[in-house]
Amino acid sequence: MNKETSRILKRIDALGEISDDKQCLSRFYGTKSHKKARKKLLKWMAKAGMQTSTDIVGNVKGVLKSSNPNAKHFMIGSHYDSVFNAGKYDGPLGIILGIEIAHAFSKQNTELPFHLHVCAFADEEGCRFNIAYLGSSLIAGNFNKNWLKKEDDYGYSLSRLMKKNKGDFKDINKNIIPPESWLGYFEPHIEQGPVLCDENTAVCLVSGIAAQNRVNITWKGISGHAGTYPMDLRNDALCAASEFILGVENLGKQNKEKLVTTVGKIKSEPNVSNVIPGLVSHSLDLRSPNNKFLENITKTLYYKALKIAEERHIELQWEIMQSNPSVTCNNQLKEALATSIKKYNKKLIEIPSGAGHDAVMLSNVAPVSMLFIRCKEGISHNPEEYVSPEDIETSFKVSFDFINELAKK
Ligand code: HGY
Ligand code: MN
Ligand code: MN
Ligand code: MN
Repeated sequence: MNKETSRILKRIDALGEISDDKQCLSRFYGTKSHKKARKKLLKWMAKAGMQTSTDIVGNVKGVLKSSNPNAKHFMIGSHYDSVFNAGKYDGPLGIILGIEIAHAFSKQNTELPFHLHVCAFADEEGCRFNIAYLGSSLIAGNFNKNWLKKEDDYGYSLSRLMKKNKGDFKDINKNIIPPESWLGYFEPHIEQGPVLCDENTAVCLVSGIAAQNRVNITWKGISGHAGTYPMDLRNDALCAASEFILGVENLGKQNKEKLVTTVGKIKSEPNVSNVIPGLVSHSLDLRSPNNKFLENITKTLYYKALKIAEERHIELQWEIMQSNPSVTCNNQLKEALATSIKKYNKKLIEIPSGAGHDAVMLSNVAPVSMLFIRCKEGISHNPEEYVSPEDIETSFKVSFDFINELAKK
């Protein structure tokens, strides 16, 4: 194993230890462990010879500047927040690979024809506020100021958390790298699916990323005594939500070749066994490679929810939190990456991503490319998530070669 790979593995483990939960890896946005991870990343980027900074959202940024001030910008990135009960590679692997690549360039004192950035995005999963790509949206100049007043499950507002960071809300989307100054964005990321295992190959190209809609839904019924209230007079918010959620699943199954539908988070109040639920809120996650189809499905489900609410005399709240169209990876970058893959990996395949990534947000300002890295049995968002040292070594060699070839152009 080369020294870069052993350092990458050590750092993956070190970051994997930084958690808010003693039983499992959980590092939501703005928590103690999130700040601790930020400090560690800043230190590693500085050690790699990069100029470091953080911004008002909490992104951690390092840059190896080119001597030409008008040089274009190229960024390698991924996220350092996690889901609950997470694996330790989802996000950190891409960041730590980027830091290792920068380290290699600064050690060999290479004069780069572009500014090489590495960015650790503060929140990609969106587990705390149900807003994905919070960190990368700032880099892309897409930070929605309405998000500032959003509260988490404990009444903490996003702005209250961000106030602790340097920077101000006024020009929040102003000082970004403008689209014309970008050479590109590159995100190495675990596949989080079984294809690379089935194909028995370590890495592959990513063709694009599915479109995604995230909706917050609330059903307002009437709480009542479970023992006394007649069945036909009830406005049971949980039964309304349940009828809707089964419909969501059915629609997904009927269109399974081009749609996935998920309700992952639900809250029922007052959540005690002898009271009819009066208030239920839940998430809705819809994805499809086809933008128009996704738009129609979202409308179909909205009308379905309205109908259920009407029939059950329940008040419905339907809030689209985010709508991200599908992304196509840039052909030139893909061709360059394919050349590097062929040097270190027998097979060359290309697959779409059903999972969202910060590349979705960066695609608003830059040509994007992604490298998928095999993870054991495609398991992810799970402590069993695992990448072999051999595949880490291959992903480092391919990624370094890719950037090196771009630098020679
Ligand atoms: O939801 C996703 O696709 C990603 O893991 N944030
Ligand atoms: Mn990820
Ligand atoms: Mn993830
Ligand atoms: Mn993701």
